[in-house]
Amino acid sequence: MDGGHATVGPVAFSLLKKFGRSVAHTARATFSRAGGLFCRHRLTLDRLEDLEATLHAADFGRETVVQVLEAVQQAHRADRQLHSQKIAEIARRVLLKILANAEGSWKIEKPPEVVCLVGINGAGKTTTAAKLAIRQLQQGKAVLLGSCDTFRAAADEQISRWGERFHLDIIHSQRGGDAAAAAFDALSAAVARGKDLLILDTAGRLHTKINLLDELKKLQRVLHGRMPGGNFHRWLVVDGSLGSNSLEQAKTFHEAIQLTGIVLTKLDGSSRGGALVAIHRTLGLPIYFVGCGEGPDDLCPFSVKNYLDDLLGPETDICD
Ligand SMILES: Nc1nc2c(ncn2[C@@H]2O[C@H](COP(=O)(O)OP(=O)(O)OP(=O)(O)O)[C@@H](O)[C@H]2O)c(=O)[nH]1
Ligand SMILES: [Mg+2]
Repeated sequence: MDGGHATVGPVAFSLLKKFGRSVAHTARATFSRAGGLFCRHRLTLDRLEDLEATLHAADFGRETVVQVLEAVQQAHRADRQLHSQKIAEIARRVLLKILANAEGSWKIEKPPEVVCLVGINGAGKTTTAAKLAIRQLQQGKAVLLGSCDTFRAAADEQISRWGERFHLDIIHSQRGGDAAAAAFDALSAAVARGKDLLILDTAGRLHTKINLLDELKKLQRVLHGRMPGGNFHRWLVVDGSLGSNSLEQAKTFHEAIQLTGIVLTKLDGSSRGGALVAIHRTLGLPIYFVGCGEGPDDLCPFSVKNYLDDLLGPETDICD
């Protein structure tokens, strides 16, 4: 079993701690801009504007910002001395409702299952493919990596480097070749080798380029044709530092290939992270993992509790 927060054990624990640190960083980057809004201070009307600006800066999306502000204003009418801690609690309640079904829970049921990673250039697809493969191998699964980025010269080399370091089984592709044909070959190999999981790394593509999205559609058709009735997952890898633009990407990719999940990367950087709320709210897609570094262990199952604890929780150190 993988995904969600059900995994236990020391490895999972350290991953969760790491996840916590990443989001705390996000929180610091965003909430500190409003001068420690959720700390010490009592709410005044100008601070309410600060709160609004902070929530916008965190890329939660307009509807969510309005919802949090309305809830805070309502509480403020009842208690003119509304404490920052209380504001955090209110924000938590609103976000918790929005994210109620956001935790992706994934268990391989029909091997070989296929996880196809898609997204714009540089989002973190190849790194996520390798990290996910390593993670699944550690959990005893037979994993094959399919390199379907036939576009970028260094793509195959990049995945080969991961393969050499971590003994990953890889099906390589030809530069300039047909990505759908590469996916077909990889799936055939996964079936022949009795794999539990095939992870497909695809070329980065702008969500505004129709022909590139058509290529992805073709790739999906070919996979379904090769293994009718199989379990195919289509996860969008989203760069957590890109903010509200991520929602537009997610919408277009979803329209093209009906995404089944999200992986949010680079939460360890100065990322804003809140776009995850906007994407989930708009498309209802589960979030399976967050990338919190460039190392092999830096892929953490998404946990709503951790996310909110680190963003708003009482133990947070964002006011220092
Ligand atoms: N800090 C950090 N860096 C990451 C993370 N995920 C990926 N990166 C880095 O982001 C850069 C791009 O990652 P790739 O995995 O090559 O991205 P990609 O989506 O495959 O890129 P293209 O194939 O060019 O579209 C690399 O330098 C990665 O090491 C993450 O979670 N945290
Ligand atoms: Mg790549």
